[in-house]
Amino acid sequence: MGIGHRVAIGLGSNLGNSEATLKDALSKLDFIPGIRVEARSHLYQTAPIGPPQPDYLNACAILLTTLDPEYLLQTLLNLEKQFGRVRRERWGARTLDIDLLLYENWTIDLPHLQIPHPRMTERAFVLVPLSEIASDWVNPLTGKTIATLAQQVDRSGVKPFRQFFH
Ligand code: GSY
Repeated sequence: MGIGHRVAIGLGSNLGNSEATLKDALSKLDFIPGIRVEARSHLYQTAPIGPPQPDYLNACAILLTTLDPEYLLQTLLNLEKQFGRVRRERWGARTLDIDLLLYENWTIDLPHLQIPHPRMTERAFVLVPLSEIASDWVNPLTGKTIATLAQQVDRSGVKPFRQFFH
């Protein structure tokens, strides 16, 4: 694969063996033609946003990809399905959720695809892991770096899961 576009994704799981699911999802992503996992954050145990449900494990990754945003989105949704994700409740528990957060400094506003992810700037479970691997990346909607956004968010519900995640 030649040099691709730089993309940030967030991964979350709160059903089944979430640690195995997130690690497995990242290695499967790296095997998909046109996608390379450039960096991955540590894992964090995070209090759920939404209806009462178990804590999540969350992580973020930087990808290099030759896939355009639409095709990448479909590929990520297919990977979620491979892990048995059933969309029951909108904000409910799930085996694997993958969010497309940033695609270079592009902004996309389609009904099914918004980049940057519209809720990423208020979610500590995204900003804390993402700031480990993409602190200087500027969110084109706010003009602020991920490091700045991560400093401004309430991170009380976000705890390191294990010292090392590799
Ligand atoms: O959009 C991601 C799914 N999700 C999460 C999550 O990944 N982590 C936490 N802590 N709460 C969440 N609520 C939803 S929905």
